[in-house]
Amino acid sequence: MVEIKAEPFSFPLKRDAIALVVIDMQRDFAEPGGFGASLGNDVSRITKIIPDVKRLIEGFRSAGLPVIHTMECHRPDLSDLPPAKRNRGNPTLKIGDEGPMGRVLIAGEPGTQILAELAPVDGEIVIEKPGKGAFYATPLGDILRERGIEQLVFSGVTTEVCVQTTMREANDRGYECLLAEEATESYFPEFKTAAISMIKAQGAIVGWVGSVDDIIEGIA
Ligand code: TIU
Repeated sequence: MVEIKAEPFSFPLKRDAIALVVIDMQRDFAEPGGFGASLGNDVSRITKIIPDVKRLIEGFRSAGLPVIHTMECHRPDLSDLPPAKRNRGNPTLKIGDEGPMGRVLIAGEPGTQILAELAPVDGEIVIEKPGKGAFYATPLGDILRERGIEQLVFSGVTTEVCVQTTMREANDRGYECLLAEEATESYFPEFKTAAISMIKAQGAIVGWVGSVDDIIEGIA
């Protein structure tokens, strides 16, 4: 069996049952004028990881393994947007408002699209998700079950919000989870560090953490 070098110990790869999940690499989180920026964040932290996420996606594509993309977005009538989400904080643009890239985090709008460099190719799965976790109110669980997936590699943004939430959901559903360290980022460096520490603590209580290079080498 191939083991991928990881923390807190090697990840026991099941090569025929692993998929990559790329969380929310959307213009709204990475470009000025989008939702991330409206919350007061420095979005340049997100664009810096694009080359590492791209390398990881290409590694999965060359290995012939599934790549799943998620997009955080809501229906135009906001029927899947609870007030607890729309009204939190004090952003200059709320979800559903008209902004420079169309309506913020609404399905089909320009700002909601995945960054061009990381765009899905034909045959890849795209999950539109209204929550932070990619399993909540989506077909993701059924899709993974149909394909016999048992292990998930995670990348994308933000580490402590949608990535960590989805990893925890996946862990509770029985998936072995491996986070690609350079292919995830937070608007807050200290939150990325803390999220990684809590994920791998207590003998990988939520999952493993590994480098993009070691993951690509392992699946190749
Ligand atoms: N995708 C995701 O993480 N959504 C967020 O709103 N993240 C923030 O850090 N705000």
